[in-house]
Amino acid sequence: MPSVLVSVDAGVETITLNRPEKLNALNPEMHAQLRAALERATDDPQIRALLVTGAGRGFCTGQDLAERDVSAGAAPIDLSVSLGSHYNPLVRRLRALPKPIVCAVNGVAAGAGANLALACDVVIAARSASFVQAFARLGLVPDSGGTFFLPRLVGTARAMGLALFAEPLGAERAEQWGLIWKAVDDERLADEALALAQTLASGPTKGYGLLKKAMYASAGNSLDAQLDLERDLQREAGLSEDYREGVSAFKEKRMPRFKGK
Ligand code: LHQ
Repeated sequence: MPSVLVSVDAGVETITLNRPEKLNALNPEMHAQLRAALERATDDPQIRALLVTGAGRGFCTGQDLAERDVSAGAAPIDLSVSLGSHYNPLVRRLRALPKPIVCAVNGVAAGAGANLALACDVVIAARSASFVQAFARLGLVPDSGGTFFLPRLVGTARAMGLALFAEPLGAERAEQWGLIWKAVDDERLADEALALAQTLASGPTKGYGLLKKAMYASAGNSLDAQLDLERDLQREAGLSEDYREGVSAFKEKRMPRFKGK
């Protein structure tokens, strides 16, 4: 069985982390398969939205802790190699992908697995799911964007509490805190997440890509720089076929039929 399942249907590429017996802990093979799935999504014009989820009772518990020999006397481990070659490129790829990504958190999301979810554009979670910044339990720093996403999403006070105490944050509270888009009943998760992805897949894909660029640039920009960026991106969006279709549909009082161009 591949450790990442990929399927494409009606414009949605569904990526399922598939090591359920290890709560979908990440290893190099999964990283390679994830990378291939994201490259395909970037290149294939038929794919207009992504859905990332986990098989079994967990979403993803971050790095596979069984992979490294940490016993006394074992060679020192340089974790920056793994971050540089796998985790950082993964987060960068998710953020830069010019198509919307829905993440359906079906169970526990821990360590780099929690931050993988936060790197997606819309996060919906089962009520029974939880988010654990498990790093401090291992003597580590939150990685995979954790120290970037957390303070921006929930503020520094809550980010510090989550990182220092490394306790699970339930999906409902995660929603209340603004960490995620919403929590839904467990049995509704798959359908609701797919419906969100399908809605996005029939939307103005080009505009969504530009919207992502603008939204994620704002964290590092002044208002002046952001206004300039919006001007430039709006120019591009205004040249799209979907802009014409959106305005025509409004004038004709009908639903738009976006082609993603
Ligand atoms: C696992 C894992 C796992 C291996 C469950 N690895 N087997 C670090 C280094 C380098 C670069 C990148 O970034 C990082 C950051 C990281 O991501 S470090 C990892 C951070 N994650 C964790 O610390 C979470 C570890 N897991 C847990 O604390 C528990 O599994 C939780 C609380 C998530 C769930 O507990 P339970 O529901 O009681 O399940 P379980 O512990 O029994 O897990 C089921 C199986 O999955 C079990 O295997 P086994 O063979 O005993 O049935 C676990 O060993 C395995 N598993 N997470 N990260």
